[in-house]
Amino acid sequence: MSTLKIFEQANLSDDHRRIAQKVEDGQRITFDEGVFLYEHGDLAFVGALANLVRERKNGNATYFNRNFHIEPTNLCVYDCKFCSYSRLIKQKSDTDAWMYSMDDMFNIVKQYDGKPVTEVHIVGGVLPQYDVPFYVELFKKIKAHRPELHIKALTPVEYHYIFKKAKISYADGMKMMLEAGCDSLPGGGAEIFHPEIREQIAADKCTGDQWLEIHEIWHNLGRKSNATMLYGHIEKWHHRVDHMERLRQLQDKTGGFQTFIPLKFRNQDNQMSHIAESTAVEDLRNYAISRIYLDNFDHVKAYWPMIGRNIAQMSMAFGVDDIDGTIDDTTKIYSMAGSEEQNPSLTTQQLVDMIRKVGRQPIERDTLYNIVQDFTNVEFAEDKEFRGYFELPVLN
Ligand code: V47
Ligand code: SF4
Repeated sequence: MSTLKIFEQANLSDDHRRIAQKVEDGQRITFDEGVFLYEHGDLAFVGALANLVRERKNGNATYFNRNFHIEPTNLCVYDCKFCSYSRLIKQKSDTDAWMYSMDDMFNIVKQYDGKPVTEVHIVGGVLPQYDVPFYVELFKKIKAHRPELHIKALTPVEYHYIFKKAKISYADGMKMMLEAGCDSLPGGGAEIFHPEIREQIAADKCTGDQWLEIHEIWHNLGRKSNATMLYGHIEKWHHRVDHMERLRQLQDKTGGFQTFIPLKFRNQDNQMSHIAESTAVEDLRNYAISRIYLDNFDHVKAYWPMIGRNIAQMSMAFGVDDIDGTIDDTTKIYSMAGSEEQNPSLTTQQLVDMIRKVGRQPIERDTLYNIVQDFTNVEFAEDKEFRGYFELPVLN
């Protein structure tokens, strides 16, 4: 039965029916319809529509990659209210604080020699020591050592800061990064673009417009990037839709975004700890509405270290077609913010297992979504059983 046929039998308003018809017909929904979905779209309704879009774009595939993270430092000149991970420079002696040297970072890369990782994800705090010459040298060193390793590095928050310090334009700076070996940009630093919210939670760092400008320049250099949205704190529904609307408009212009990654606000040990975290139902609704709204994005990702494995599994029925990578215990951003995943690391077999158990096809991708290996029928030598995940009932 088609999604619309199911809705015909339900007691839906005319507004719900109009939106369902649009999605079924592959038409774009408006800003007001996006807000309407947040206000009046229950989980079953938005989920069914999001799944339609997801399967139209990506069939039954769920993508993952084999990657590791380098977080150069958690010292930061900024003081974002939601950040549990950063330490201000005055807390440099704090036992939780770290600062990697060029050699430290290069040694992390070398630890993966001979291992089948395809991507290194580099993002951390913002410090004057980590400047344009530092990152140029780091990217060149990594590329000289392992040319095929995809470098996904730094956000407009870092780029804005280091280019300003070096007195170079965004355009010149991004060209230097490309020439040094940066392959793509991760989606971080986006938070909520709308100044009403951004000024309260991330006052001093790059603005929403500057974030978008740097991505646009990068896309115009022929390169790809991701986009995130930090949700579930003080923003209202219309701020979320505004955030996605700005992304949708830029994507219409450049086509350079690959993946949208909603990031659930986690409230441990930060200046917004008094704010309750969003519920699992809200998290799934948010994945679904973003899948419906961002009709020109190919992929929506559930970042499992942050959302947890169980919700990541459920999200695959609510618009998500990507669950990020193995990560290998190389990120602290979420464990310090209260995520269930204290040492985020999954083997390839565990990731494949998570995806299979909810009836999707596990596909290993590289950063640019080229297929590395289709794991649909791959048998693992050792059959390890992982408990605690959701499994589909076996239907005879
Ligand atoms: O920009 C910080 C977020 C982001 C908290 O592109 C928090 O593939 C929730 O962008 N609660 C950095 N979120 C991480 C990021 C990312 C992660 C995975 C994959 C990709 C990708 C990008 O983490 C920051 C900020 O929005 N963040 N603190 C917190 N307490
Ligand atoms: Fe610094 Fe990023 Fe944390 Fe903001 S979110 S304080 S820019 S590390």
